[in-house]
Parts: sequence; C-alpha cells; structure tokens
Amino acid sequence: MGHRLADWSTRARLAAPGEGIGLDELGLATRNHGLPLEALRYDVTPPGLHYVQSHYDIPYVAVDAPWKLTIAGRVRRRLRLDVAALKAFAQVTTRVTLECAGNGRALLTPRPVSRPWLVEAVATAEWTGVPLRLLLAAAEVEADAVEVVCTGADHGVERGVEQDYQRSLPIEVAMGSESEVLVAYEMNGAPLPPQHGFPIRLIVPGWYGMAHVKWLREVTVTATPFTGFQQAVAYRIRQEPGETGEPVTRILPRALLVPPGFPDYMSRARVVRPGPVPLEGRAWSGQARIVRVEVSTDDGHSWHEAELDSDQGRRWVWRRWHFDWTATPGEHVLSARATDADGHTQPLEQPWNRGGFAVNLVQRVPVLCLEADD
Ligand SMILES: Nc1nc2c(c(=O)[nH]1)N[C@H]1C(S)=C(S)[C@@H](COP(=O)(O)O)O[C@H]1N2
Ligand SMILES: [Mo]
Repeated sequence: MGHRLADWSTRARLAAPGEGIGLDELGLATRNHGLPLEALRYDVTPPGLHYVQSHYDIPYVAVDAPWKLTIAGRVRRRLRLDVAALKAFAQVTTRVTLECAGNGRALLTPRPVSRPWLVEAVATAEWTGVPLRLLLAAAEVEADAVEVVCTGADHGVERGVEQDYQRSLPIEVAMGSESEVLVAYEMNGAPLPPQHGFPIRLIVPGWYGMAHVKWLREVTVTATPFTGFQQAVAYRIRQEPGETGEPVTRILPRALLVPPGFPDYMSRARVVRPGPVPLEGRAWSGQARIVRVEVSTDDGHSWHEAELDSDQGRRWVWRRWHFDWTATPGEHVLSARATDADGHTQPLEQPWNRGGFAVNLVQRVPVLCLEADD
C-alpha cells in the first residue's frame, strides 16, 4: 500500500494546445461508459444505461463468495458482517442521482488528460441497504473519531502510487448529518451488478461519485484525517500542481436536455422539423433543492422559465423539467440552466481546474431545423 512505482508518470497531464483525445483516454472511455442522453427520460435509469466509472479492474466476486465487511479502527466492538448480517439491520431504499466529479472535463481548455467525459457521467438508481450510522452505532464509535476511511476491494497504481481504492468521509457525514449514507446491497431491486460494486458499496447522497466506494470491504474509523491518494492527491480543486487545493465534495447544480429530434450519426448534432418541439430534461444539485430551470433557444442571449415537475419530496434525485419550443428553419443552440435553493447556479464560462472536477458549465445543444417539407 502506498508504494511509489518510479517508472510511472507521477503527474496528472494537461493536453497540449490542439492535442486530440489519445488512445489511453479512448481506452478509459470504452471501459467507463456514459449515460446515453436520451435515457434522461427515465426517472430511474434502466440497468446497463447507468454510467460506470472505475479506476482499476472490476474485482471478480462469485455470487456465492463469502464477503465480509469489516468495521474497525476507533470502535469498541470490531464487526465482521456478511451480506446476510447486513440484511438483518433496518433496510432503507433511496433514489439517488450519481454524478462523476470528472463530468464535463473534456470540455475544458487545456484538457486534463483522464477519462474524457463530455456531460454524460450521470444517472439515477434506487439503492437499498443499511444506513451506515446503524453499523457505526453497533460498533460503538470512540469519542475521538473524526473520519471513516472506506476501502474497496479493487487495487491498482495511479500516478506511481500503488493503492487500494480508498476514500474517507467526515464522521458526521457518515453518521447521516447531510443525508442517509447507505451500505447498499441492491440497485433497482436486484443485487448490485459487478461494475456497480457487487456485493456491496457505499452511497453518499448529494456527493460526487468518488465518495460512493464500490466493492466495499472495510470501514475504518480514524482519529486523524485520511491522507490517502484519492483524498489528498486526487479529487482536489487546484490551479497549480503543488497546491493543497480544495477537496471535491457535493454535486454542483446542473441541467441537461433530452436531445430533441433525431441525431446525425457522427456529430450527434440534432435535427428537428419546424413547429412545436417539446423540450425536456433533468436538473439536479447535491447542495440544495432545484428551484428553477431556465431554457435558452438562442445560444444564451435570452432565457425563459421551464416548468418543473414535482420532486415528490425526493431530495437527492434529478428533477424533470419541460419547455415548449416552436422551431423555425435554421440553426439554433439550445441550453438549460439550473438554480438551487441556495442560489447556486451554472456558469456560462467555466472556471478551470487542473483535475477537471466539478465542471457544471451550461450545456450547449446545436440543433438544425429543416425547412418545412413539401
Ligand atoms: N472501489 C471503487 N469505488 C469507486 C470507484 C473506484 O474506482 N473503485 N470509482 C468511483 C467513482 S470516481 C465514481 S464516479 C463512482 C461511479 O459509480 P458507478 O460506476 O456505479 O456509476 O464510483 C466510485 N466508487
Ligand atoms: Mo468519478
């Protein structure tokens, strides 16, 4: 753990001006697929359409393999729980919109070289499991606890550092001060698929994806802040490589459009016919409720209120919005902009950071409206 492998590059790289996406980035993009944007129509993303992001290999875990979650560290009672033991605790199901912290990275200039997401690293699932606070209560956390370090079963090397995938949460977040953190064993009513963390994973509603540790095997309660790679090196907002930077935590507001009309195969540019074109999409924020979505059909020159569907009291889920547009022949650029109850909204010009994290630039969707036929 934590060995430095001298032969690998130890720095995140920025693409040179005009440098295209490389085969390394293509390899990451095929392993880690996005949500096809037309699937924004579903309240709950159907299995297989949910985006995937894994740093290393998907661990092979046989369906009947013995799997134990260890709760250890600053606790009075160390616990070793298999999935049956987890199911004996109170069971909670929560619908959660998950977004990768790197979503939007490929749109930055210069481009941070990593998984090159455009806007599609987002999806919604229904997660069932046991609240982490119940496990921590059963383990009797010591008074000096400050964080929980969550360790996955996947192992790899990143910028020269060999490691298990590990992330920590402040103890109060783990205890549910912001949202009910789950140790989940079901996704959409079925056991977790291998790529989503079989047999168990963490779900931290409102937080960017990196906190939702998959293939969870240990929760270690610590009396000092965790300084592992994924906490102190990666997932920090930095301008310069040497900076301490700000940690990436909760999801910033974002709205996306269901792509209207039909696509051009290569460019994905949208084609519509003149007349009424119903626009719809989703908006979410991990900071506060979505209270407003505005739509522009003239590349951000003017904005109009979209109508929001009820959020049905669900706090951690994307909210559907819709807007009636009348398309006229020619080229248009469509956008939607979300605002949450804390007044956070989306920028029209994206502030840049080295890792390409927490990008929430307003989406631009070029549309070609055909001439009326015959
Ligand atoms: N063990 C482990 N957990 C992990 C990761 C990982 O590489 N290993 N990737 C994280 C990241 S960066 C994201 S965005 C989410 C993606 O979850 P999903 O693949 O279920 O959509 O998982 C998180 N949990
Ligand atoms: Mo991510």
